[in-house]
Amino acid sequence: MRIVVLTGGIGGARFLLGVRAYAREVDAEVTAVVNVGDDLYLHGLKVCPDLDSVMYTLGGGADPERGWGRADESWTVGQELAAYGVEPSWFGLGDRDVATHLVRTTMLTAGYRLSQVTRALAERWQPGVPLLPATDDRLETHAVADVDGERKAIHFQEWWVRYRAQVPTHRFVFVGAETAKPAPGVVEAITGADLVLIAPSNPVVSVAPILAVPGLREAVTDGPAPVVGVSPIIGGAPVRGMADRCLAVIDAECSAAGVGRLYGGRRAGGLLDGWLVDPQDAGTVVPEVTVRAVPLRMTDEATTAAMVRAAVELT
Ligand code: GDP
Ligand code: FO1
Ligand code: CA
Repeated sequence: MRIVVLTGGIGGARFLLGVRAYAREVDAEVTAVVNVGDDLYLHGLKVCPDLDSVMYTLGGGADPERGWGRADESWTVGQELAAYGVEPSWFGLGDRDVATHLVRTTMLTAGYRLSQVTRALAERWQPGVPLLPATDDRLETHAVADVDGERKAIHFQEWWVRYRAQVPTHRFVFVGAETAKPAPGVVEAITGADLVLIAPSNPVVSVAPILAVPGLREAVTDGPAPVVGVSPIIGGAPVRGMADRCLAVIDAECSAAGVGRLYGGRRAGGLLDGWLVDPQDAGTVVPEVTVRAVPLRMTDEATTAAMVRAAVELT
């Protein structure tokens, strides 16, 4: 069985631990298609938060509490940058993490594509799952928000990390999406899959930017594989993070049903054949979608692998 997972950072990374465990049990092949909308250049370095969250988590090098960045991290480079007074100072760059960005930036500058660079970085981390950026092209999520009395588009990281999503926000724009091309292997993985899973990632700023790459949504909806999504919302609230604020921006309800409706039933022009919700949300109805309740808190790999088994059995 070939499984493709559409994923963002922390929630998707934890989910992939369970997918990888399940795949080892049944001898399945897994490919992760990862969001790049969060990526940014900072102090001349290319930072890819979602790719790195997935790579470090699957490679055993992630900080378990923060969820992003490296375990056993120190912050000297960031402190030295702050001492020079250079901005932005609101984005934490760990010393160990900086090495990843240096390698990535050097390779990109030398002309390698992001997908090639990601493969090279993964040689160290051995995530056990090929990590494919959704696109090699520059695609950045921006938020159109009112900041200091002025309406402007700011980078997603500035909206999320600097303003903690606490500024009046009108919409998100996936800058560069129209002309972006799927990274090599992404369409082939999706159309060759036996199952497409949508990780319990942020639907608005992790999954939507992946599907905004021309051709990717069609590959999923017109492909042969059933599509099963996992709700990131339990009991009307995100398990962590600020997905509630992101959903509010696009006028979607922050509930398992609301996110299910946002993705929509495949038979009704949307994405999903199946939708997993937590038992707390049992009774959730999404038109034209098979909904099943299973425990969705990813407390350990075995529980997460059980979620994946439930997704497989739903199809
Ligand atoms: P990010 O890119 O780092 O923000 O991470 P993702 O977009 O991949 O995932 C963020 C989402 O993961 C949040 O909306 C959380 O609600 C969700 N999440 C985190 N932990 C869990 C969990 O244990 N169970 C479920 N169902 N969702 C979770
Ligand atoms: N998140 C924060 O809340 N504060 C930070 O200073 C921060 C730094 C950071 C550095 C590298 C990296 O890969 C991720 C980092 N994140 C930080 C996480 C982050 O960018 C967001 O959680 C995600 O992009 C949201 O999906
Ligand atoms: Ca993200």
